[in-house]
Amino acid sequence: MTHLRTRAVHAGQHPDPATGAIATPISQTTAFGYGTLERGAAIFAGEKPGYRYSRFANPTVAALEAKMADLEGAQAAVAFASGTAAMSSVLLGLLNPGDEVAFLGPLYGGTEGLFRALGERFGIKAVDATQQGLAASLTPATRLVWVETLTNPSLRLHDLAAVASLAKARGVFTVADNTFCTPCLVRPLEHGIDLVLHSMTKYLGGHGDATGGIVAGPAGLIAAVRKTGLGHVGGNLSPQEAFLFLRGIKTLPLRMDAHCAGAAAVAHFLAGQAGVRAVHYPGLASHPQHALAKRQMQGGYGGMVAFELVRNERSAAAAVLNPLRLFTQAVSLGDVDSLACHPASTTHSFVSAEVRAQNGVTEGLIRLSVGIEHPADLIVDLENALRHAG
Ligand code: 3LM
Repeated sequence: MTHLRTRAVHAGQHPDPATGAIATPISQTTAFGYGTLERGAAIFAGEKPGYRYSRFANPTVAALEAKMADLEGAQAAVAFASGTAAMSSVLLGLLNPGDEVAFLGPLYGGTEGLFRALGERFGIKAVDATQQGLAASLTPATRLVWVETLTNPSLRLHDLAAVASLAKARGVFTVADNTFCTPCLVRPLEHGIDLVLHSMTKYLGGHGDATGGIVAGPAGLIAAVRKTGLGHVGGNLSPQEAFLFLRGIKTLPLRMDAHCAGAAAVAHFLAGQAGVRAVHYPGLASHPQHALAKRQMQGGYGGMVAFELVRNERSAAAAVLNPLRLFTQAVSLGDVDSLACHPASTTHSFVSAEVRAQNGVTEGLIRLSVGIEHPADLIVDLENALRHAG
């Protein structure tokens, strides 16, 4: 099973030995009978394998963890109830008071918010390394480096191999949030990154109907994140949601092809429009990191497009967004349905105006999550909206 498309269907899953059911059963149970006191004690002591309580592990969730570990080329994975639960479990599982996290932005607003909130309350310092560079930002206290494989919402890239080797030389762990790319386009561990993280809520689920997160990496680090995130914080994914993610991931490579083709068509269309000042899409030759994107991304440049209007005002963004019919105005991304949002007033409304300005999250910036509809119809929708806006 070498091709990702084959592994997306089969990895982690096999017909149920009891019934032959091909779809992995939803193990909707809280606890698992262990038979005898001796066997229960051995399972709890970690001396024998076996399920005991769904907060710690559950067969449906385990199938999803095995599938995602396979797709990311990791030894192990642990699933959570949201991407945010996955992120906070990494921080709480691996950091101590006095440690520093260096991040290369821009980041999802919620991630930066989490760093700052945890930092203020638990003595962990978040250092924005974007401007002065990673090498200058690492100190003896740095324990983690955090990047997004394609940044939210500005669609910038970081050279993952360079980040990983710099961090490794200083004994610092690296985490890559691969939500925007999925393992179809980028596999961070192949570039030397230690942990890869996803909001599964987005492309992995793909249908806008389930919330979840996952972290994959070496068994030792995953065990530490699992112990804190599930054992102490209790942010476990439900088996019902795990089932939806297992189902969604089977078609992930097919959907990503459609998302990438649609986004490329939309980006090219927008690049020729009079009311549009700039289009941010790594597949465009005009993208400042197009060469890096070509090298680092495989099979496409993703399904997200961001663009800036000539008139850099909230009212100008509203004039374009409000007439859209096929694009629904909503946050989130990666759904089969196309979505459009105004990051400054939604996804990035919680970060300071100063950070928004630094990261190009302007009032005239619009973010599109291009769905799997026919690109020609999406372009007509955008064309109408731009004409309407004048
Ligand atoms: C959004 N983003 O619309 P959950 N990492 C990345 C993300 O984009 C997100 C998370 C983690 C959006 C959600 S904003 C109110 C809605 C790169 C989420 C967090 O906890 O599963 O939402 O993942 O950009």
